Amino acid sequence: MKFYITTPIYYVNSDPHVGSAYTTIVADIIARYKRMMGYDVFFLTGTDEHGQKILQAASAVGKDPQSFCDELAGRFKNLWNRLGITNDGFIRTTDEDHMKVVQYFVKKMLENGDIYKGVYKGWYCVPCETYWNEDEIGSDKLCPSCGRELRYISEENYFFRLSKYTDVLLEHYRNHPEFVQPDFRRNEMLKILEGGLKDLSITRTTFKWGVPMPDDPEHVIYVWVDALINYVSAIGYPFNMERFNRYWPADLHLIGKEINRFHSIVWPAMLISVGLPLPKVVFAHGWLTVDGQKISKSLGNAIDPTYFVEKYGNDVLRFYLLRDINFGKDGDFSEKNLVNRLNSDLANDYGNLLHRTLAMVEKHYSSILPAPEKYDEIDEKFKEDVMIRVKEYEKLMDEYSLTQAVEKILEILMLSNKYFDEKRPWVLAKQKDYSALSTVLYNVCEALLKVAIMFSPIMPDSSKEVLTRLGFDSKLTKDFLDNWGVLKSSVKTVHGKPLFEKKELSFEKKESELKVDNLIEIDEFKKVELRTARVISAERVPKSDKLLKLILDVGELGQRQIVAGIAKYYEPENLVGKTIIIVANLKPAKLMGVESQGMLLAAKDGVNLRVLTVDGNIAPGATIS
Ligand code: ME8
Repeated sequence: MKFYITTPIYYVNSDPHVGSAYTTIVADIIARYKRMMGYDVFFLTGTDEHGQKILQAASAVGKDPQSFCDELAGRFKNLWNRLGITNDGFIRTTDEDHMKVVQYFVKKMLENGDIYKGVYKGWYCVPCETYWNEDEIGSDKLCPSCGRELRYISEENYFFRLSKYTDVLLEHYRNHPEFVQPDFRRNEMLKILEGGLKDLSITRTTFKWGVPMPDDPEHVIYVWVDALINYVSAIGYPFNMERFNRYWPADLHLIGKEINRFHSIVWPAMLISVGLPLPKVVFAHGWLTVDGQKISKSLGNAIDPTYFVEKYGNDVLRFYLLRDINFGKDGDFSEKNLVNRLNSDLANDYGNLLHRTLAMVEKHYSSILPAPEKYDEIDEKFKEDVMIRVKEYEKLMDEYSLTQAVEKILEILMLSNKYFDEKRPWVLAKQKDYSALSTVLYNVCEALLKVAIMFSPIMPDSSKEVLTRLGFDSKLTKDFLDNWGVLKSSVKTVHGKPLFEKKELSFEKKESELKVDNLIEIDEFKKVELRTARVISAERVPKSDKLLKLILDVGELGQRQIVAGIAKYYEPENLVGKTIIIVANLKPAKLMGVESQGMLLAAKDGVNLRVLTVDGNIAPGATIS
């Protein structure tokens, strides 16, 4: 089973940014997933280096185009390295081998009678390297795609008889509904096809930076024709047919929506013209904005992805892109959302669960994973619920519903946290019910193993770390996902540091941006007397599974007794000695018959609850302002 996946080859007129990184990262996630599922994967990316736009960019900085391209292609390669991209090939359209293939391909189209000479009169957008028909543009003569000014050109060109392929393409779309995805992008292409195709000018004579037309070197081949051919030249067409046949047709051309027409109409027509099979799927994903704005150099938000990698790590960036931008649709990239996802999904739901589970394996089993001893209904149900999600994840990954696949992993984490809290292993330990304790700990570890495997294409580094901590070092395969009970009891586990560090991001907000009806005066806040307090003792309130009774040292205010609803999140003895924060001037109240003389402060996010403590040493009873 083979799987050939490609990204667009990126223009080298400027540095890579979050947009180009997005497609490459997503392609890498799919490539890694397919490898894990047992496919012979070829993952191709590269750079698009010919055409008027690149020529202009090079001359703007006073460089000859080839050395300009060499420098920029190097920067793309470095970035992909930094991002842990596992591409098998990197094609540059200025590679001599590629240029030969372009000439071979175009010659074949000529021989098949699909290319003729004529005069092109019409509009051209240099930034998009795209020809536009009169009926596609308005009276303002601006590019329908990027909004910039079009150039009128009139020159003798070679033309590709694209019009001839309207019906055969329509037929292909009908027979292969999966050919263009998502569906709404397929419909856009169908509309264009149903309107009938026009022939396409495929050479230029006003500059030389491109592949010369065979036998007519005054003409250079249109940069899009040159570029699209990369998908076959990179895997050996036509000079290494053994390698070519091993991977062609491509299983997935992953692209952005703005270049769908080239990939879903022009490219298939070119392939039919030379007699090659068509790619199986063209997936045109949506566009990212950054903090709500289009990514552009002039707006200063064409951010170097390295910034995020250095600040948060590769895994977090990859996870965020898949989790928060609904794959296929347009989406907004924001550092604030990235930090929120890191703190809640990764640090809390994933990291904490791993931490508290392995801490208990360490404490009660000297870090040796116990074998599960007895299953009750809750244990069985948990196992089933996890395995249902594993199956759903595979199906969703296979159909490129990547964001929904990530949601399945997060559901397993949610279920595991719930199972852990419900089973209360700390109580089982106290009761010395080791047969039940071993089962909970084993099951949560096995669920965490599944999570780490499912996350491994998305977050390879942290997955590797989790697998190591769970004492698992086999090469990942589908079998380990599909079967329960993969972890060997008796392996040595490692408790380790927190898996993900929480981050904070300070956001300065103008008062006008705050929700005005929420604002209070400082005097109102001052009415609340906050104090530090040291926990002297803690115990469960009898007959309640929610409440703990704490005896606190509040310095000059003496001792206080507080009842707090935190029993599901803390073992009482773990609170003793902590300096926490309480509201000291709250009217006393009775909870389950026990008097509470104040309340403690805690943070809650829907899944977890943590008591607020102070940073460093401070006396009990200290005031807080
Ligand atoms: O079009 N959001 O190259 P290019 C999401 N050389 N994806 C984005 C993006 C954004 N804001 N900005 C860029 C070309 N991309 C041609 C391709 S292929 C034979 C030739 C991604 O450098 C997205 O994949 O303009 C988009 O299609 C691609 O970068 C465009 O890269």
